[in-house]
Amino acid sequence: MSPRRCSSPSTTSSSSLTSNKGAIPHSVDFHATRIAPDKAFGDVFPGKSVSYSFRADDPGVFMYHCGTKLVSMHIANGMYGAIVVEPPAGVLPQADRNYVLVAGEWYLDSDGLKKPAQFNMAKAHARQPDWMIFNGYAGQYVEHPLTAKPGELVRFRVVDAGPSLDTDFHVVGTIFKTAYTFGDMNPADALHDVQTVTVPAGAGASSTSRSISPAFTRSSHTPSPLSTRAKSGS
Ligand SMILES: [Cu+2]
Repeated sequence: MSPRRCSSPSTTSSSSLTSNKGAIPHSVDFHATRIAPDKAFGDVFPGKSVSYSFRADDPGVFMYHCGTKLVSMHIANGMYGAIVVEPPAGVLPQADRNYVLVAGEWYLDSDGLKKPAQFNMAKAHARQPDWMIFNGYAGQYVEHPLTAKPGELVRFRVVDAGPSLDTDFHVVGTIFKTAYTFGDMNPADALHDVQTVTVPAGAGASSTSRSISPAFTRSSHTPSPLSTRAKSGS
């Protein structure tokens, strides 16, 4: 699945899962929709296809994912992404930079060095991931930090794909000027001057802050039960 899609309210967004080439069914569940799930989100069996469209009437930061049972297994295998429905022009101040981060968890049966690691159900049930990730990879932003020039307004859209653990989103060295904790981007719901924004699994949030230094360090303040190998701050 692609990492993100953007649209404006009242525009039509379409989704298609064309010719499922896998060995098991999959599906596409958009949290940004108000739609009959049995029709739109149903299982697509190998060799079959599905397509549907919906009006993106609700501004916000939403998750989409494969909703086929066992849902947690499909999500924990990376079948998810973010869809950002922008509010009408002028509702939010223009940001100098926009970043979309999708948090997730890898539950693995091996270190994956000699052969690809597979999903480990026991670890998923115990909620003990090997890795906590942003945008698919643990630690990638330690190596390649997100950047902004001092004084720029930076907007983060954060989705927590889970499947199980919340993300407590914080940017080291600054405070969010405005935060929409459930991602609806309605100014009436905004919080101001908050240090950490909690994003529940299966939800999104939007927050803005002004950059102080050229390179951001973000972190998830999710505490244990991370295993000793699990890395936060990715
Ligand atoms: Cu799937």
